[in-house]
Amino acid sequence: MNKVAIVMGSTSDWPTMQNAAKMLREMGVEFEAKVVSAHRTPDRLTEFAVTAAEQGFDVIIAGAGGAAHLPGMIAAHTHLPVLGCPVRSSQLSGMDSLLSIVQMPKGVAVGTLAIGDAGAANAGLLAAQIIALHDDTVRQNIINFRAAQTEKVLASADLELP
Ligand code: RP5
Repeated sequence: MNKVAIVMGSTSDWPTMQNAAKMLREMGVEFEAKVVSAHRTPDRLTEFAVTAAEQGFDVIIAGAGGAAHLPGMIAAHTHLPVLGCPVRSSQLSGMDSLLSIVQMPKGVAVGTLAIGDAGAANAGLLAAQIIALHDDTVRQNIINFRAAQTEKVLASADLELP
């Protein structure tokens, strides 16, 4: 069974990161969610990231806000693909989170998504798309999801606006 890890810096990130969980559930991808803080629990971060592949994870989604070093530090410890989700912060609306995650040095990659709910949902979708390369059921779920989404937009595209 394929497994995605959703990790976040704090329980306060869950309202955002639950969007990734919801998308993975919809695509039929097994996942685990956990709180791992780069700054508050650095040893837990290292232990998780170093053992993630042997634990059976295929993809890691990491969300954090503010000085959002979690995705980059996880990527530093594993060869697994890491998708970074900038969580909206109270002080700088997530621009701090985005810039902390996106500006990785050459040689250690984090795939950075958009700030907030849409980015987290798309992290779930992208993780499912990676899993779908080797999983026919997930691939079909993604194709069906995309087709239904297109149908829904087309059905509302010709509304007579006042
Ligand atoms: C980061 O600090 C977390 O990812 C969270 O977005 C932010 C605030 O954390 P809390 O103070 O709400 O626990 O590490």
